[in-house]
Amino acid sequence: MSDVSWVLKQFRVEGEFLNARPAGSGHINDTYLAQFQRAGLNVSYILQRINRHVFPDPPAMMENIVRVTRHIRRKLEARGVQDISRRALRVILAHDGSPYFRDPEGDYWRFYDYIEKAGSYDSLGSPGQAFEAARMFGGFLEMLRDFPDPPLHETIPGFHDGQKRLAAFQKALAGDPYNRAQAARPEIDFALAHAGLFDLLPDLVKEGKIPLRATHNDTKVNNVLLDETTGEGVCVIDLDTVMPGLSLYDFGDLARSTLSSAAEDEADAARIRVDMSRFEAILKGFLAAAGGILTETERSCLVFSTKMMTQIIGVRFLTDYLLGDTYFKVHREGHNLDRCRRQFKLVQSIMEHEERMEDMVGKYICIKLPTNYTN
Ligand code: ADP
Ligand code: GN1
Ligand code: MG
Repeated sequence: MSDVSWVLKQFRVEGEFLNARPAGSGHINDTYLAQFQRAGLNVSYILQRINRHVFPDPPAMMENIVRVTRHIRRKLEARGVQDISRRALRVILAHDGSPYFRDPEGDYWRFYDYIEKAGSYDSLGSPGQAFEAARMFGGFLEMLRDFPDPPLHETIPGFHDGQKRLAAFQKALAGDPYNRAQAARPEIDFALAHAGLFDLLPDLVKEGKIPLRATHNDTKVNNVLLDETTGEGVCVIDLDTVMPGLSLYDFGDLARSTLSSAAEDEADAARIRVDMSRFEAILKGFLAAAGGILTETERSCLVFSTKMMTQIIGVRFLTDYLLGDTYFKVHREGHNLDRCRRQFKLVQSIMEHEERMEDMVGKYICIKLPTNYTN
């Protein structure tokens, strides 16, 4: 891998380089926090090496990100939002004007302003934080409602296509190259038994009942920054998968990652269960920002999408476990299997709470919620 301090010199940044260290807990890219000194002040940036095994076309992905961040910036300006430099990611260009740098080994790197005094959380401490995270992702969706043509590039084809994910799982299972299927029998059975969850949304799209939108597609809770002091939502990050998708992918993944107080790979399975006060907070936050743009069918599938997205991500963890952990970063043996178990445990808990969750949706979609946005 190219030397990080050398890579940093390839971008249009002024000041003297001080240091760089790994940052964040994302499963995909390599992220570094880099510090420079400029006019006697320390200024921070985020440098990322894009995972080229996951993203086949980084230039297309960066084109999406530049378009989306500019669109959001313009919306915020039009709405008179203060503090825009913290509320919209800013891509720093390389010397040749590209929004990325390709090193001699073929790796792609990108550079962002660092958003100060805000943090991301792998799991949330309170329903109040869940509300803020949901308000931010709902706001992101709402701001992209009129995203102009041409459509965004599909950075990972079939990313949330459950049938495709299931086929990949079945292929991994048939090959079982690491002899791991034996250790994952109950999870394999669960994946097969709930395969039907992947039929509904594609059918509704085909019938024209659910629109394709510009969506985030990776609304895991650690992809939003919350203010360190006030807890207020500051900025949605990790825009690698912004592309045409469904609002329900965004709601479902967000709910999956916030419904339980436990982390995605929590050791104690007993802690994985739906917390209704969190579901209420997620619903309120999401609908406050995006409720006005959702169609009736979209609103009627919010609970379903939570179950379906939890299932699909469980299947992806299981597939990666069977294939020897080549996609998601792992930090211990069996990590992907643990992650899969936790997702399937959550699917079970969602099924047990489904009726109450639906009742809660019914309660909120009848109420006209206030929105923070006027434009
Ligand atoms: P991955 O695709 O690997 O998940 P992310 O883009 O989500 O990578 O970045 C990983 C982590 O780095 C985030 O969870 C966040 O903590 C931090 N991070 C990324 N971009 C910024 C930024 N512009 N300002 C502050 N922190 C950031
Ligand atoms: C990955 O990049 P990160 O860590 O935010 C993954 C998501 C999964 C998530 C599970 C591009 O998200 O789809 O839901 O891990 N991103 C990609 O934690 O595959
Ligand atoms: Mg991330």
